[in-house]
Amino acid sequence: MVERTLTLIKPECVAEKHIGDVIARIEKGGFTIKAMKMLQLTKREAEKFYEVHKERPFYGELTDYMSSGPIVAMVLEKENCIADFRNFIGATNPQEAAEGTIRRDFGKSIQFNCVHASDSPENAKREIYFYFSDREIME
Ligand code: 3AN
Repeated sequence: MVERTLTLIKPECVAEKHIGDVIARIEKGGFTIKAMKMLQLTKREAEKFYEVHKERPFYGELTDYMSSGPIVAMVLEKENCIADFRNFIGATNPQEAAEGTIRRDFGKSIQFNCVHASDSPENAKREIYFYFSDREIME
């Protein structure tokens, strides 16, 4: 089934000038970019976006970080996109991510792990519409 997922290039990856590297990997990996924008979240927006992690001990740190600088948000499309993209980027902790994955090559730590990816169809839908409206997503 053709699916869509939401990915974010996180602040440290943008600051390190890896936007182009990450986009090149995504396109070469067979994912089609259907929408893209650069923005900076407010702390409140980051809290809303990550509200599923509200009870986790790293929630404050995570939302401080994610609102600390510009990010790039994209909608990606491919067959089995949600699971395939999570495999493609590698494990949450870059030190545990497989060779050749985006997180292994551009991530620094579990917090500074370069990219975000939706983890289920329900979350993908919610996350896509958190950043984009229908007219910003290409057919
Ligand atoms: P994933 O991004 O692989 O779905 P989750 O859902 O477990 O991983 O965590 C969401 C985000 O929270 C991660 N991308 C990471 O930036 C951050 N995070 C996860 N675990 C920790 C931790 N122990 N300390 C700091 N940040 C964390």
